Amino acid sequence: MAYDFKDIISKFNLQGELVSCERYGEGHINETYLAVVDNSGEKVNYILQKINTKLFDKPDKLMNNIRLVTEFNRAKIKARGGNPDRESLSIVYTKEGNSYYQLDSGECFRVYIFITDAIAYQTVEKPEHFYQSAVAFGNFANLLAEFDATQLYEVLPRFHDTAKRFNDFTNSLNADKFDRAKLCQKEIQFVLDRKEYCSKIVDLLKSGKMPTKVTHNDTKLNNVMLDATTGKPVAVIDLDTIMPGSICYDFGDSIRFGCNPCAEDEKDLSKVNFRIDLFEEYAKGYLSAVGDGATQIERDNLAFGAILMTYECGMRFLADYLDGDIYFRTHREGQNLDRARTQFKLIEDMEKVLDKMNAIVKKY
Ligand code: ADP
Ligand code: GN1
Ligand code: MG
Repeated sequence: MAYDFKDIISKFNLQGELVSCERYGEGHINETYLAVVDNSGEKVNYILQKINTKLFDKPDKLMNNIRLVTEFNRAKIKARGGNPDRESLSIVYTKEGNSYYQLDSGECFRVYIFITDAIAYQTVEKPEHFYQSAVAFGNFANLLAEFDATQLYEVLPRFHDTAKRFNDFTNSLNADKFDRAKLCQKEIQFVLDRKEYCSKIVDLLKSGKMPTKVTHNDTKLNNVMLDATTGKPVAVIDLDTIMPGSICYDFGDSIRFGCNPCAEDEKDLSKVNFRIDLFEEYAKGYLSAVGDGATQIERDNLAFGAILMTYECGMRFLADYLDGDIYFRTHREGQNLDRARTQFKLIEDMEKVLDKMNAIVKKY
């Protein structure tokens, strides 16, 4: 689908004319573009995103969450003398003051200030980067602890309810719409064999034994921007899934993505290994930043959270493969199955060293 980007950009409250607009980044959910605007000879970058309204069917509520969180963060950053345009995700509003623009055909677009001189890494290139991403997410958790959670709309209810995800998975398996189950029997069995993982954290949250907190819920490395020169944290981005959850989810999702030395869809599984040295870097960074913000029961479950988030994500990739690749963006045949396989390989590795992972958490 081709859009009239010039017209779309002209609806937003920014100076200058659009000169180019190209697909950008590697997110699986929204359609992201780098929009370059010429402002009296000066080229200024913006992020333009087509919101995935198939998933986020109440874009007004979604954008209201992002407005609340980013305005809260921007005020905090300003108060401590920082640069809010760089250290927070920042919405560019439309000329009418809205947080997104809707075409007559229904598609919704939003614009963010481009965070300059910063990188969202796809894999950990230096352990120091992973450490810094942990500091970024730990600080973000601390900031959000002071945020009034009752203002937030639960955009994707039961997002990390693994028991519900398991149920969704079995529905996809039973439907087997594309007759693909026969191509992934081993992977299906892998999921079924680990059903007992599903309810552990959900039950702790339900019983109140583990505190429910405002969490990011999608803490992969490419959702944090690190300074291109110093590698220090700049900003946490991709705020679509800010909702009540557990810090074990946020910690675990970072480990899932970052402790794998290769891409999430690597075909050669001999290259996919759980890097416990990187786990230690992350645990050190996260626990130093989150400080008193983690209770004992949370600390006791951080390492398990890594297995759980990897299991959940692998199960979602596999379900999407069975469903015909309708949720996660794919660029080639079998990509969701490859993604599921890397997750299951990581789980096998983590299951062998869970005691060591727990000991590392204790150490920090
Ligand atoms: P998705 O929800 O599809 O994952 P993201 O919001 O994470 O979309 O954006 C995709 C990618 O675009 C990010 O990984 C990052 O590389 C880049 N990106 C997003 N927002 C910004 C921003 N404000 N400044 C610079 N780069 C950004
Ligand atoms: C999606 O939007 P993105 O690419 O940052 C997904 C996450 C998955 C991740 C797997 C809203 O994240 O839940 O863990 O892909 N986001 C949503 O890479 O479903
Ligand atoms: Mg993203």
